[in-house]
Amino acid sequence: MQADFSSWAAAHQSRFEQVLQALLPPAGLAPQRLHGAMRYAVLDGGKRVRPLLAFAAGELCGADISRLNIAAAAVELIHAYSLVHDDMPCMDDDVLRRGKPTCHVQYDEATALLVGDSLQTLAFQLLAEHRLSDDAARQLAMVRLLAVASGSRGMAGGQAIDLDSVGKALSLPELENMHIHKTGALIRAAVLWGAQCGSVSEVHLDRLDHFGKCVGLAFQVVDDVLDSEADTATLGKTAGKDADHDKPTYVTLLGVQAARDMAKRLHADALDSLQEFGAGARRLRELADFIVLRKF
Ligand code: GRG
Repeated sequence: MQADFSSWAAAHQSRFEQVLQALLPPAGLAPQRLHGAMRYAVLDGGKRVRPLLAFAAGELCGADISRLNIAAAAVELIHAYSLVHDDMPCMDDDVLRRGKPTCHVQYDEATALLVGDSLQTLAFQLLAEHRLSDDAARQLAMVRLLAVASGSRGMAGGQAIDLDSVGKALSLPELENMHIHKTGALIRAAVLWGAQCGSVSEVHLDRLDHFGKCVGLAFQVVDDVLDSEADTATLGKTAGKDADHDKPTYVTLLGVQAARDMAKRLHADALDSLQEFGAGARRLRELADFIVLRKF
């Protein structure tokens, strides 16, 4: 009998923690302060949604777990770097992340900057050191996908639009464009990466791409709702920041109920794109449920 979703997720999360422990430079290795701060930013925290999506897509496509570990680690390192930089005074200026002081508060700003830089380059180092696909051209395409998803045409570009939109009234398509890049691109890449570590047809990859796009956007819509409704202790990060910073969100644009309805529509669309996969896509369906129904 298959494990229920929470046992499946908990098993992956705890195994993945060991993987990250081993892949990050040891805290005792010079420069110790930087390596300690990198470990502080990555280990022991976070929902690990992106790695779980990669594991679930990989299981669907018969991928080897050792390859998935590397793919999931690379995505999580990029995500952790983005959180460290996003929390800095020059960006969102936050003091709490994953229930503990942000990296620049615990260490200092210069160290936090270097932590982000080093986590990003470590992600790409892993891709140069480990084989994720038997097909060299596919491996190169996967490296390119991560670079695009995290760079100026993806997450960093979305962050630039976000910083520029403070105090402005964005239209729904403009807001969607910002979040498809800022939050959606990396989530989408996590799904595609998991699948590409295994064996997948172009048609199925296209369906999974659509799934990743829907859950990526749904993740952000739910994030906006939680920011407006949940408390700081539950979120492990400062609640109500969007309103305080006068940021356009799905909640300010549509109201809470319409934002929730939008998340439901994206959820249904995501599930629809998995129809032809049958029982093998169970974990992806459960992750879509988790992303939309989560409380933190
Ligand atoms: C600094 C280049 C650069 C980019 C930052 C992702 C991002 C762009 C900023 C994070 C700020 C933020 C709160 C975005 C909203 C959605 C989001 C990515 C939330 C955090 O992700 P979770 O909830 O975090 O998966 P955990 O801690 O669970 O990993």
